[in-house]
Amino acid sequence: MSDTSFIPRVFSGIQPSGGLTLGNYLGAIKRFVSMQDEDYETVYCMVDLHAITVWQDPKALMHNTRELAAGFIASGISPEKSILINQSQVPEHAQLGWIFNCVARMGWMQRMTQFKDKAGKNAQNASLGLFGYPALMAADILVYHATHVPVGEDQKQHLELTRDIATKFNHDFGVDFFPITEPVIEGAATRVMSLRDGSKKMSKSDPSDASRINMTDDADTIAKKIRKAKTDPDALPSEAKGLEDRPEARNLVNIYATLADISVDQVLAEHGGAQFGTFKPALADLAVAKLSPISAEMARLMDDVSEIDKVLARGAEQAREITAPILKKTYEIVGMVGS
Ligand code: AQP
Repeated sequence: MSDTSFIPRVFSGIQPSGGLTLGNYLGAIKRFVSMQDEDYETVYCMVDLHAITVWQDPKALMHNTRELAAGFIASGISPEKSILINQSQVPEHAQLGWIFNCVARMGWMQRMTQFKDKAGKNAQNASLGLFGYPALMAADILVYHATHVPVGEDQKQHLELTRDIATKFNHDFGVDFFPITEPVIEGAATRVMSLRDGSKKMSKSDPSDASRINMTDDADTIAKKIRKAKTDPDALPSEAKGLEDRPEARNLVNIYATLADISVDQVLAEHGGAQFGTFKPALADLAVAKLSPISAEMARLMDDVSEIDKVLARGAEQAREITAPILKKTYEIVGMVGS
């Protein structure tokens, strides 16, 4: 449990390493939006320093960062209710990241499955940043003393590492300074799968565009991708148990449930017994109805990026009111002269 003396504060981020996907929206952003109306201070971040752990074209990175900010705002994150930032404008993230590089152990980092997945067979050629990025992620969270972090299932291991780093820092220096953060991994869409392969996560960087729904896809493209989504030949079951060994069917039902804000049982009560020839058009209609207003608003916001830049600059100022004192105190605890 996190220490009750910490202000309930939410931090989470998304990498501008490509366009936003339906996986990011359902697994993370929808939850970000609902948490800003609960009893938390909320800080949401475009983690551009994480994105460059693999090569990013500089112009594309700028575009993707602003488009991601547009996606946050268009999805309902209000700059009046939440602090919206890009990571590189708040230097305390990287500064605390260095301290945590010196707290985290090599053995801990070597166990991170995402590094193994992303570095692939050629780990020797991966950037040092890709290997160390979970320590920076811990800093992103703890530089706000964040108590809760809403994420998709794939980030669970990184949040365990964040807790390990906070615990070790507190123990090494004999303090109770960093909170032990709670992950918030909830709902039917904590792991939205590829539309082409039910065993793989839907991902921005999947080489196949047909594997994902991008938040900027138009209605025809969304409908076409859902129509072509891989499925099995059976009809939908009438109970969730019947989806157990059917990853593609389960994925489409989970997407439907989360988009419609209903349970999987409710989806199956309505569509159990239907063939995919009937269910896919219903899902496509729902996806278009929910996503089109968001993509239209994203396009409008991207017409004049100066507004987005202003929101991010103001967010950075607000963020630094929280992060600067926490970094200063960290330096004092560690023993840095002049802090
Ligand atoms: N498929 C997904 N289902 C549910 N949640 C997901 N998230 C990402 N994909 C899914 C959640 O979105 C948040 C931001 O993730 P990220 O972009 O910072 O990193 P990622 O998890 O590595 O996402 P991608 O799309 O796979 O990016 P690339 O291709 O660049 O690696 C996180 O909360 C994540 O759980």
